[in-house]
Amino acid sequence: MNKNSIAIICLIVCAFYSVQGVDQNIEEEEIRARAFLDELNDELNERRSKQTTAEWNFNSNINSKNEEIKNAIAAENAEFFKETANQILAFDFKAYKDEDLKRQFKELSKLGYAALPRDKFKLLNDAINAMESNYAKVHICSFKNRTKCDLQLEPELTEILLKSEDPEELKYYWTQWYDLAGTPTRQDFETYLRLNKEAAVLNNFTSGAEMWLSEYEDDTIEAQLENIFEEIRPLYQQLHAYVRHSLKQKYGDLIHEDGLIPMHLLGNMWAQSWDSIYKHTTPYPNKKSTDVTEEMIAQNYTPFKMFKLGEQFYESLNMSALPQSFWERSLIEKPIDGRELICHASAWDFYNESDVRISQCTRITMDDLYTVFHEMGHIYYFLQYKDQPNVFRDGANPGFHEAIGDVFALSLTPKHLEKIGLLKSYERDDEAKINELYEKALQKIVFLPFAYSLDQYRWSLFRGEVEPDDYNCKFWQMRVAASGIKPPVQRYKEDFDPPAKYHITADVEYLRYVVSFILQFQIYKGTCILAGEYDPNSSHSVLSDCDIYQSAEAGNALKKMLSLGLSKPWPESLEIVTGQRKMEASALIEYFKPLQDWLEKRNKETGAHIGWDLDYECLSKADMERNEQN
Ligand code: X8Z
Ligand code: ZN
Repeated sequence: MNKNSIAIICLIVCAFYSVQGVDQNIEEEEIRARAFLDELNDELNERRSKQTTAEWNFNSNINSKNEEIKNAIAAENAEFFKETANQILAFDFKAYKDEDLKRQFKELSKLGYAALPRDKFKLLNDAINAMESNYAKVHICSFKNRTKCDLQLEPELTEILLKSEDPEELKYYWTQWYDLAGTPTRQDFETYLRLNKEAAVLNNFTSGAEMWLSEYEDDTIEAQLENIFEEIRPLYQQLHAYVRHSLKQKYGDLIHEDGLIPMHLLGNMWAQSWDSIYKHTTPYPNKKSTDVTEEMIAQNYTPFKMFKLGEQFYESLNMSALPQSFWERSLIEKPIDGRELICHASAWDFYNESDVRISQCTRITMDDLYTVFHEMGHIYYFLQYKDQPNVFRDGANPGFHEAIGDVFALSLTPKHLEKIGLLKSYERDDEAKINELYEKALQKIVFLPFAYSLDQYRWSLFRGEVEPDDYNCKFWQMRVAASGIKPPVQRYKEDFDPPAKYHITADVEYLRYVVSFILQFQIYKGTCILAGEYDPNSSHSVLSDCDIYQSAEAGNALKKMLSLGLSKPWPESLEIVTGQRKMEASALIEYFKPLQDWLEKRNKETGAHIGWDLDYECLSKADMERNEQN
C-alpha cells in the first residue's frame, strides 16, 4: 500500500466518524428541540386562545374598547412571536432528520405581520380595523323612502339584490354600497399596502403575493391554476352566453348580445354567485325548482334548526355531536340590540379544549343552509385536528379548510332533500337534472373567475405593478376580463371599489376559495366512491347524484384527512380520500359535463354569442367632465 492509499483510507475513516459525530449531535439536539416545542405548545395555545377571544369580542360587538383590547393582545403576541423566532435560531432545524420537528420549526419561523416593528404593526392593525369597522357600519337610505336610512348589507341589501327586478332600484343600492363601503377606505388601504410590503420583505418574500402563495407549498401553484382555468373557461363562456341571452328577454336594451352583463342584474352585490337569477333563466321552467327556501319557511325552520340539521349530517358520517359550549357561545342570529357587528359568516377555533363557535347572521334560506354546512366544515376540521401541536392546528392548505363543508353540502341532492322532508313531489327526469346542474353552476362555476380575479388583482397591487391612480381602473379591468360583467354605472379613478368586498377590507386571502372550489369536487368524488355512491367505471353512474349521508367509509376517510391538519404537506391529505396527490379540475368538469353539452347545443340553436367585448373604459371624473363639455 503506498502513502497515497493510506491517506485516502484515513480520509474516508475520518469522514465516516465525523458524519457519525454530526449525526449524534443532531439527534441530541432533536431531543432538546422536542422538549422546547412541547413546552412552547401550551403557551402558544394559551396566547392564541386569548387573542381569539379578543377578536371574537370585537367581531361580535364593534366598539373602541373591544378594539383596544384586541390590539393590545395582538401587539403583545407579536412581540412574543418575535422573541420565539429569535430563540429558534439557536436550533439547526433544517438539518433535522425528524420531518415533524423540522416542519414545526418552519411554521414557527413564519412571522407574517408580527415581523414589523411595534409602531408599524400597530399602524397596520389600525388600518385594517378601520376598514372593517367602516364595512360593518354602512347604513343606506331606502330607495323608496330616502328618510329611512337604516338599511345594512345583511340582511336588507342582500335580500333586495336577490329579489328586486327593478334595474333602477338595484342600480341605486349597488352604487350606494360601493360608494360607502369602498371609497372611504382608500387611505387606510394605501397604508395597508405599504406595510404589507414591508412585512413581506422582513419575511424574506418579494411581496405579500409571494407570502400568501407560500401557504400552498408548491412553486408551480400559479401555473397549475392557469391550466385549470384554461380547462374551465369553455364551460364558463357557455354559461355566460346562455345567461346573457336569457336575461336579454327580461331586461331588453339593458343587455347587449355580445357585451358585458351589468352586474346589478345578477342577484349579488359582487356578482360572485348568480343563483338568484335561476328563476328568470331556468332551462326547463315547467319543472319544479329544488330551492327549498319556501318549504323551510313553511316548516317554521329557525337558525337553530338549520344548525341541528347540519350537525346531524356530520354525525351521520361518524363524527361526534358538537360540544354544548358550541351551542351556548355561538352567534347564529343577528342580534337586535343595536350593536354594530361583523355579520359575514365565520367559524372560530379558540384553541382551548373544544371551544369552537360560529358567527352567522343566519337567514332562513337554502343559500344560508349551504353556509351553515360550509361553516360546520371549518368547525369539524378544528375538532379533528385539536390534538395536533398548535402550529399544525390549521388546514392542509387554506383551500382545504374552505372545501370541507362544501363537500358535505354537495350531498344535499334532491333525493336527500326529499329524504329530510324539504322537497316534495319532485319528479326527476332528464330536464329536471339539467335544471339542477344549471342551478349549481350558477353558484360554483360563476364563482371561479370572480374569485381568481380578486386575488390576481391584489397580487398585482402587492407586487407594485399598478400606479395608485389606476387602482380602481385595474380592478374593473380585471373583473370585466375574467367574468364578462360590468358595474351598472361608470366608475372613476377617484372611486375605490375593491374594499366593498369583505375579504379585501378584512385582509383575507381569497385564492383559498378558488382552490376550494376545485378541490371540493375532487374530494366529493373520492368520498362518493368510498361510499359506494358512485362508480367511475359505470356509464350509468352519475357523479352529481351522489349523497354521502350515513357512509361510515366516507366519514372515516374524511376524519383521517382532517385529523392531519397542517402536519404534513397537503398532497398527503388529498391522497387519503382521493388517491391523488395533485389538484385537478377533472371531477368538476365531469360533474358539469351533461350541462356543458346541453349549453353548447342550446346556445347554437338560439345563436347566443359566445364571449364578450372588453369595452370597459378607464376614466377620471375630470376626463368625464371634459368629454361632456366637448
Ligand atoms: O366567506 C365565505 C364564508 C366564510 S369562510 C361564508 N365564503 C366566500 C364569500 O362569501 O365570499 C364562502 C364562499 C366564498
Ligand atoms: Zn369558510
